[in-house]
Amino acid sequence: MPAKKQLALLVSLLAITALLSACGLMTTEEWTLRATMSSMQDQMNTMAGASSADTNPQIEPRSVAEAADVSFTLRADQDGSSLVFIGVGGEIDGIVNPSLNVELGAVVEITLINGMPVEHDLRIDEFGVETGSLKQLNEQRTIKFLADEQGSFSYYCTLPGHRIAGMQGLLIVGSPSQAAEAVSVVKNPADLPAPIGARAPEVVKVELIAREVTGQLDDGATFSYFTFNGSIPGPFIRARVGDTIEITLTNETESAFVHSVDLHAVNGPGGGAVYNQTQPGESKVFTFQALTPGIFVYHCATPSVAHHIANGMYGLILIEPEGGLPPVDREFYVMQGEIYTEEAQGSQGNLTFSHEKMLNETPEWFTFNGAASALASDENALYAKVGERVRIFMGVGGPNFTSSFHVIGEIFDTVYPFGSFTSPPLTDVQTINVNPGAAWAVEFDLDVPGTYILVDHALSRLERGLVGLLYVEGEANPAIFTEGPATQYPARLK
Ligand SMILES: [Cu+2]
Repeated sequence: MPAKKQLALLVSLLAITALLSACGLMTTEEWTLRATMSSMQDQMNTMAGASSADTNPQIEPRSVAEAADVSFTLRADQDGSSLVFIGVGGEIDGIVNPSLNVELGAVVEITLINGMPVEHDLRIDEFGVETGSLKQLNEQRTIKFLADEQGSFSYYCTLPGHRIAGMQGLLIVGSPSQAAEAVSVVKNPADLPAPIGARAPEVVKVELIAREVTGQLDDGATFSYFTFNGSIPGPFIRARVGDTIEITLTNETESAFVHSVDLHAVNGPGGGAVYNQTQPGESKVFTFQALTPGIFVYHCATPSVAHHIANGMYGLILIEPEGGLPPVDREFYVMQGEIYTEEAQGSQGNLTFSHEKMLNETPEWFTFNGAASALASDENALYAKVGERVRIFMGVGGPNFTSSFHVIGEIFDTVYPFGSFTSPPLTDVQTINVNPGAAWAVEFDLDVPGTYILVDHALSRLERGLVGLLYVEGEANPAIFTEGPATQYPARLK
């Protein structure tokens, strides 16, 4: 088939798949269709000279003869609009793509049962093991190997398109307590580029790196995050209307998952994600012209998209209007998200992502900038002075919860609803509601020194980690705010 025709067919298949996914009802036939689509994508990658993770590299088997120390059973099945592995029995029973935790040096046995009359398998590259193909419903096979290397390793289905459709999880070798301290993924809210203002349109080049990291979620608790450039949110991208923006997405070689990026500032299919589904160790580039000013969310758009967003793959891109935004003294970058773990909030150790809790929309943690109480720490709080005007770019990665964003003790003097700079701004607003996949900008003058608290006014979430602090230094202003009766200011009683 000529490449152009193949591309046209691929695009129409993508559209059909998106529609089917949106309906949430995918039959076995439709999965075959999706697999066909992915298979075509693989062929196109091959035509373009790209390698594909679905093409099995040479592996050195580490199968062993001894009796197993630990056994797991997984069923290949579908779950809503995703293809998945589901745990059978024991602690992983019913869990979608469960993390398989084993001791270093254990002999591990994994049995795969086919829950669909469609071909599946299971492979772990680093340990050189695979089940081989299971074609019949209820067919099963077992692999056994020595877990002689510490770390997190991906198990996945090698059938074309199945891994990207959701058939992958983690084998974690080593004690969870060993991982209870990890790097910070928190983006400092003052870390954003300076305003652009009045320059002419130009070409802006942006480097995004998909990086999977074990990061600090809370005291004594770590989590396997997905990030852009190692932080949550990812880098604040700043350009102006009319700019031509070249986005390079590199997925680190160490990654276990495919990643991509959909920018809401783009006019074009998938917000760019049709061009940048990126395998570990690869880079993809696409270019768009910024036609519309606004403050926009970007996020990973690889299935299960909600999983990749929940694990931290989101950020903001600001397209300044002609001439720029009104000047302010300080700008801040804040995004809200949810963390879904198997373990209850407050648990210690390296926690496991829960696909089921994500589907049920029952998060254990809520976060500003990626971790519990992240913006309440001295290092990552917001700092300003009396007399200054500040602007907060507030976005929601989510994936599911709308934020009733409020700063306790302040009123937003100017609000750009839904992130629009071309609609008339609102004035004098107490609380804004920022929905998932949206960002707003708010501005306010600081009149009185002290500590102001950033919250979602759905305040139960504060107790699940959703809090930030704005420290304001300066002279007291008792005419505006003071303890005691009004009579100490007789001038005002006239
Ligand atoms: Cu991703």
